[in-house]
Amino acid sequence: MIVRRLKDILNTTRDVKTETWASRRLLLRDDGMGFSMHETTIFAGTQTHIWYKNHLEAVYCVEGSGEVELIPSGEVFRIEPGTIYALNKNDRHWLRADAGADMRLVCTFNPALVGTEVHDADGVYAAAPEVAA
Ligand code: 9YT
Repeated sequence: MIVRRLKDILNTTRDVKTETWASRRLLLRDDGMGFSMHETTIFAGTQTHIWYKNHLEAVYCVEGSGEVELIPSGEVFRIEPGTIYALNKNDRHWLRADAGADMRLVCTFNPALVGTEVHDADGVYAAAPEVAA
């Protein structure tokens, strides 16, 4: 069994930060679960362009609020505690946190992230290299 605590991974290689978010990667590919699970903080008043062409992501909001705007349709979905959204069509989108408070999210990725991923210029996470047989 794996038991891991958020406080034990802060400021380690499992704690990845950008200008608009911090991702604490609690479970990664090497943990062998077939998915990764992260606690992500989206900084208040920011927006991030995201397009997970190589992954499916589900996101559950536990704190704060914001919105997802799909590209190119412009359809907007409010995100607040108790809301889950699933990018089941590799949906390209803007993710925005309302001003005033950070948004705290629990995120899962399939396939699992290896741990070093950050968005490229198109908002994409690179596909993980194959594991040697
Ligand atoms: C919701 C979202 O995708 N935010 C960007 C960070 C990502 N969740 C991650 O790497 O944990």
